[in-house]
Parts: sequence; C-alpha cells; structure tokens
Amino acid sequence: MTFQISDLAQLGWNSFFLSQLDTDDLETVIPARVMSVHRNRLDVIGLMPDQTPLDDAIPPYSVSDGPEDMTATVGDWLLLDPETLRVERLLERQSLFKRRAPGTGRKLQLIAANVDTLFIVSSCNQDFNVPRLERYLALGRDAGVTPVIILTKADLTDDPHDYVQQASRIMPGVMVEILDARDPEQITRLHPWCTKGQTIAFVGSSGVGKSTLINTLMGNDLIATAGIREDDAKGRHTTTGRQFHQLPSGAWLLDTPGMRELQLTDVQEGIDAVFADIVELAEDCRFGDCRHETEPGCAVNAAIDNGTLDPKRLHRWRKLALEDMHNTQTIAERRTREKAFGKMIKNTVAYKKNLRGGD
Ligand SMILES: Nc1nc2c(ncn2[C@@H]2O[C@H](COP(=O)(O)OP(=O)(O)OP(=O)(O)O)[C@@H](O)[C@H]2O)c(=O)[nH]1
Ligand SMILES: [Mg+2]
Ligand SMILES: [Zn+2]
Repeated sequence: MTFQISDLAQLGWNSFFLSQLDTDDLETVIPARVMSVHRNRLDVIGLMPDQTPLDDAIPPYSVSDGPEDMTATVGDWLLLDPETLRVERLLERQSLFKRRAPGTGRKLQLIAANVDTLFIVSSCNQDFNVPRLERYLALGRDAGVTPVIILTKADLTDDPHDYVQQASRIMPGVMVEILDARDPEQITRLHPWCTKGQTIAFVGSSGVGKSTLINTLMGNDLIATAGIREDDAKGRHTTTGRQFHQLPSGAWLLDTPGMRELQLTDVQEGIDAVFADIVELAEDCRFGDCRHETEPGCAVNAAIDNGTLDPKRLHRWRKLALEDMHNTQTIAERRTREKAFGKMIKNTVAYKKNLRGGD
C-alpha cells in the first residue's frame, strides 16, 4: 500500500503529540504512525528528517515492564531512530479503544489508538441490536471520541425511520446517519467527518458493511467485501485485520474485523455518558447510595412508574456497569499477579549473580 505524505499533520499529527517532544527530538527521531498490526510486525509510516516519507515494517513493540496497554497498537505514534528504526518511545495517546479479549483469558486487547471519530456501523436488519450499540457508544464516549451511528442497508428496509428513531433514543444527543453503503451520492453525508488528518475507526459486527462504506468513500472496490447468508444476517469475517486506508481528502479510515463479543472494561465514565438520563434521574433519589430497587423516594423507579423510563434500559445499564466493574477488577488482579511474578524472576537472577560474584 502506498500513502501520500507531505507533512506530519496529514498523518494526524497535532500539538498534543508535538508537546511530548523535546526541542531537539525532531532532528534526532522520526515520528511514525502504526498503520497496521501483524503477528510479527508493525507497518509504520512517517517522515524522515529530510522530509522524505518513511514506509516500512518494524518488529512489534511494548514498553518493557509496562502494563498491557503499553503495547503499540494501530493508530499509535512512535518515535523511531532514523538509522536503525528502533523504537525510542511510544507517545501518549489522545484516545484508546480496548476491550477484554474474548474467551476465558483475562487479557486486555487494544483495538485502536488516536482515533477522532468512531463510526458505529449497524445494518437495518436482524443485526440491529440496541444493547450492542450501547456497548460501542460507551467505548467511544469513554475514549473521548465523537461517536456516530451509521445505519447501512437502508435500501433493504421498508421502515428506515423506525431504525433511526430507535438508534436516536440510545444516547441523549447521539448522531445517526442512515444510508445505502454502496451509494456514492448518499455517502457524501459522511464527508464532514472525513477531513485532512482526521482518523475515523469503523466498528460493528461482521457483514454490516464497514468495508463497503470505506470502498464507497474511496471511490473504488479495492477492499474485499462479502455477501451475507440471508438466513441469519451474519457475515463471514471478510476483513481479518485492522488496516488504515487514506482518503484523497487526507482522512484516515480504519477498517476493523467484525467483533462478535465486545466485553467492556474500565469504561465507567463512558457508560455513564450513554445512560446520562438515568444518571441524572438518580441524582434526585432520596438516598445518595440508592440502588433503585425498593428504596423509598427513588426517582429512577418513579420514572419507570410514570412511563418516562423503559425498565429494560435500567436493566441494561445495570448489566453493563456490573460487567465493566468485573472485567476491570479481573484485569487489575492479573496485572498485580504478573508484576509479582516478574519481581520474583528478577530477584532470582540477582541472587544467582550474587552467587557468581556480581556482574
Ligand atoms: N443492499 C445493501 N448491501 C450492502 C450495504 N452495505 C453493505 N452491503 C453488502 O453487505 C455485504 C457485507 O459487507 P462488508 O462491507 O463486507 O461487511 P463488513 O462489515 O466489512 O464485514 P467484515 O469484514 O466481515 O467485518 C456485502 O455483500 C455488501 O455489498 C447496503 O447498504 N445495502
Ligand atoms: Mg470488512
Ligand atoms: Zn433510586
């Protein structure tokens, strides 16, 4: 893949990243951005000190002894040594998406860093699922990015308005766009988010049309897309890795594979933002620690009683908040255990060195 780079701003570089550099850094290191992550390598692009573009692959990178989220992920900015391309530093992120990895392991999985806008894609069919959209919104709001719900396959439903209404109710003030992802005319509605240096991540289940949207925005068919099985509206995971694409406007589109499971972790603030209506109601409960169960003077239950709050929404909020708390705790416990193990290994090495009479 070739990218057109003439200045760092075009890559999404801004004062937030610049302020992390020392004055002579720009002469001695190359700022480079991670464009895709593979098992054995990171593809990075940047600008050499003589302003020629750098487009290369480097080994995966983690801050030694750092927690799991200090591993370089797609969208990250790295400072590289111009001679060896060795990573000197992983720059602090403006935003970070992470989840608890699927399966029984307690690992944290990084999805993307330094994203400006999150396009949460769902199609107007069986894939449309309010709890799933709430999860993605919580993820986006917690990372401080602008979430936009994109409803695809508008051409396949008789009642597009109903989908828009349902989506708009998920979070106070959320933006919703509905379109046929294959139609270049309709896709122009997404242009305002896709300006120079902006990074837009596309997330959503397999088969909803993330890659189709990117192809239509790019004006070509370079990314593979796939038909879905009519019976269950599920895709077959056509996209398998996270990959940046550059729009002629200078925006960066990040395609991701459909996620079957999005386990939230450490996004309490994001959850509160999505359910801001309930949080606000709860402020009027008589007791500060009201659990909105059988307490007298509960404003949340009063809202359910008078029909302004859907009891299902309260239930989903509880469920997400609990899940988030549980995952945050298990990941923290695992981290503590690993740290203790690392310390033990270090001590053993030091002890053996001592026996041998030092270094
Ligand atoms: N009719 C119609 N078909 C669409 C629309 N958007 C996507 N499709 C079709 O849906 C199928 C799946 O689209 P993809 O773009 O591959 O879906 P994806 O989200 O990238 O899926 P993964 O890569 O598996 O995560 C393709 O056959 C598309 O042509 C739409 O708005 N209308
Ligand atoms: Mg795809
Ligand atoms: Zn209450």
